[in-house]
Amino acid sequence: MDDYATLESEARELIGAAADLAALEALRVRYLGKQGSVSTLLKTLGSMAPDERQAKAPKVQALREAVAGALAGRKAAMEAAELEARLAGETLDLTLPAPEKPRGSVHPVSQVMDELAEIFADMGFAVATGPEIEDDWHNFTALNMPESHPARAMHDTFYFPDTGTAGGRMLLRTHTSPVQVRTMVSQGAPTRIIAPGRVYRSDSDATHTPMFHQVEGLVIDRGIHLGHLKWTLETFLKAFFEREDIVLRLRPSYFPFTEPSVEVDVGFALESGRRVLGGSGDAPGHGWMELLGSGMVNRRVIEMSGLDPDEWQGFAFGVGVDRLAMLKYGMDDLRAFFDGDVRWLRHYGFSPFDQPTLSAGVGARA
Ligand code: 2NL
Repeated sequence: MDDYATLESEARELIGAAADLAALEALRVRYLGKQGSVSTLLKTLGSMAPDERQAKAPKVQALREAVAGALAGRKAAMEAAELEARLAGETLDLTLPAPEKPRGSVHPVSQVMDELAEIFADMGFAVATGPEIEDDWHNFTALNMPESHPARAMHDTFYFPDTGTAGGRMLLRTHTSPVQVRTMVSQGAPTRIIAPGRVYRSDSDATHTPMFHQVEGLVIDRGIHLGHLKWTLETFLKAFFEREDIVLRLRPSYFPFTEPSVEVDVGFALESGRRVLGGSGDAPGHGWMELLGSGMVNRRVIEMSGLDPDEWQGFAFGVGVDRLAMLKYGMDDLRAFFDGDVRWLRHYGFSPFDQPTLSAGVGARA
């Protein structure tokens, strides 16, 4: 065995016995590094006589390739073994919940609108939407508020300057009632819808913003009466406030689009200065809070929407979404709703996974 063969077998033995990648790297430096023994042999070839160099160069080259090959083979084997060990040791538990990522939050108004849609869907109501820029006919006339009707003064309306469309002047809708008019006109009866959305009135102070949110509900069918209205509102309010002891008080009122019209109050208790809904408002330490307006749809409204009021009756209601959110989740300043302050949103915002149902309340997780 010549020196080259001895060096090669020694290298192969050490490489085969290397315990880890670090040991293998030390061997690579020892043989093939700048000062390595094989590299030194290669360098000495340069100072040899041509005959000797011709005889030895192939052997040194073969030695270098043999050592490099052994190192690469051992390295590949080690890496494969390491991967095998990791695969054997690691398991993926697909039943674990995904880690929560910070992705912003759902605005309380959106959350409450989702809750309303969910609760009313359980009672067979569809969600209807329509334009925020309306014409005079759908916003007022069809709701029994003709031109110069004094009730129009109840709404501080934003009008557009241009005039002359088929439905009269254009305006920002002052309520979502026009959506319900459009649904009656286009889909006829029977119908069961809620119409949530933005509405606009020229009004601005601590409790009024020029844009706010409303949800109106409408049921048109044969033989509908006040009992249906009361049951529906009671069932909705119990589900929304997640309390069985919500008590309603119905008072006569006036809206041009309903007859009779009914103002609905809910009983509350004063608990350490805070109003908490629940219980009769007549009990000691309790009171009544005005919450929403409603009534039996005026037969003139049914008629103007193209239906026969002798065949079809209905009830309708309207309530402020922002106010419902404040009552349920305890915010006290309406203006903060529309400032877009992320600190407020972080405090009052909701997770996209908070899904309410009629039977289980908002705490139920899907
Ligand atoms: C309130 C009162 C109300 C309605 C809205 C309505 C809609 C049609 C026909 C009849 Cl299409 N009525 N909506 C009825 C009564 C009251 O809202 O104070 N809302 C905040």
